[in-house]
Amino acid sequence: MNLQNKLTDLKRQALSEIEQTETPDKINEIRVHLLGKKGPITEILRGMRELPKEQRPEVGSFANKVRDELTNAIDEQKEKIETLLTAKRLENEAIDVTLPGVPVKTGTPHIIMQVIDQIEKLFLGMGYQVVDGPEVEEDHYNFEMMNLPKDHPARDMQDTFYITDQILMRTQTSPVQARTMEKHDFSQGPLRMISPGKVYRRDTDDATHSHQFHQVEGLVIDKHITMADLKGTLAKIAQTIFGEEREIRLRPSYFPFTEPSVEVDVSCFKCGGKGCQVCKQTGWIEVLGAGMVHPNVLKMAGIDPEVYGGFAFGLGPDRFAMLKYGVDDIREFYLNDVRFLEQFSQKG
Ligand code: 2NL
Repeated sequence: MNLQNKLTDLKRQALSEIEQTETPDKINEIRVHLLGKKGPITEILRGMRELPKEQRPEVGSFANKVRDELTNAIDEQKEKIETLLTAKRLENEAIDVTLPGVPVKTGTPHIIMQVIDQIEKLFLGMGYQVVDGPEVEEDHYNFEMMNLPKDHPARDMQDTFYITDQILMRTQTSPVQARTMEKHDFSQGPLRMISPGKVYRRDTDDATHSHQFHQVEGLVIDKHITMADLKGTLAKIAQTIFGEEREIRLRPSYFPFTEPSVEVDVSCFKCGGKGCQVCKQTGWIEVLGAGMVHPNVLKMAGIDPEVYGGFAFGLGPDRFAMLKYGVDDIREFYLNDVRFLEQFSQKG
């Protein structure tokens, strides 16, 4: 058999072998075996030495053609195998996006936070800032600046968690307001702020007392602030939490940091004012305390009470939530029993 026939034979055999190959390893093996230094093509080319000189170019070019054809066939088969493997892998790894998912159990804001959020939204809408501050406070900001002198009964060890004789757990959020008043630059405009947050009292926990609860205080300081501004603002709070139809009434009261001071009642959201269990037949429910900022408080913050005045109020989101949702034990808010908390899910 001449070399051309040998090459043609080899080609036919090799092509059929290549075509039947199914793995990348096997195709690499064929490549090395067929086209390598010890392979049949190299061997046939070596046999050209036996040929007469004039036949060599023709056989040589034929051999090169066969080698190129086989190289192409190997490359093509390799690509075919890889495409097939990729397709198979994609099929195996396919995700059915129409399958129902595993539901994720999400929580909901705590009911106290829901009340605070509502109040924040209302006051942000009226141009107030919402300000945070430390829960571990200095006696100076918590009491002194709020016009509670050293011998005042509210400063008693009995009622306050003292850390040292100067450091304590804040009993109100007013120290945040004291710090803000002190820093405020009135040439830039009035001060309008609320300070929501946790407060602490040295109480024994029971249905109506918790050693830690919440407060939102509000403060406006400007020229020409009157009690009418205060009353309108308080009515807005009452209506936001207890319903658009609510009215408020003010009764005289006493706080060291305001003068005059008032206690604020809201018309009963249960009976509308006719008298029922919730309002104890009075038609009114006490919901917060407020007043005009005491001149001493302004002075201590470096504000001239002859030029500036303001109003302030303090309310308890815990009490608001208890009233609004008929919760009769404040401790429910802090036990974190999911069965209690999820009754106030916002998801509906
Ligand atoms: C209440 C009463 C109140 C304030 C808090 C306050 C703050 C500054 C100046 C003056 Cl910086 N007053 N806060 C005023 C009146 C009442 O809280 O019954 N809270 C539960």
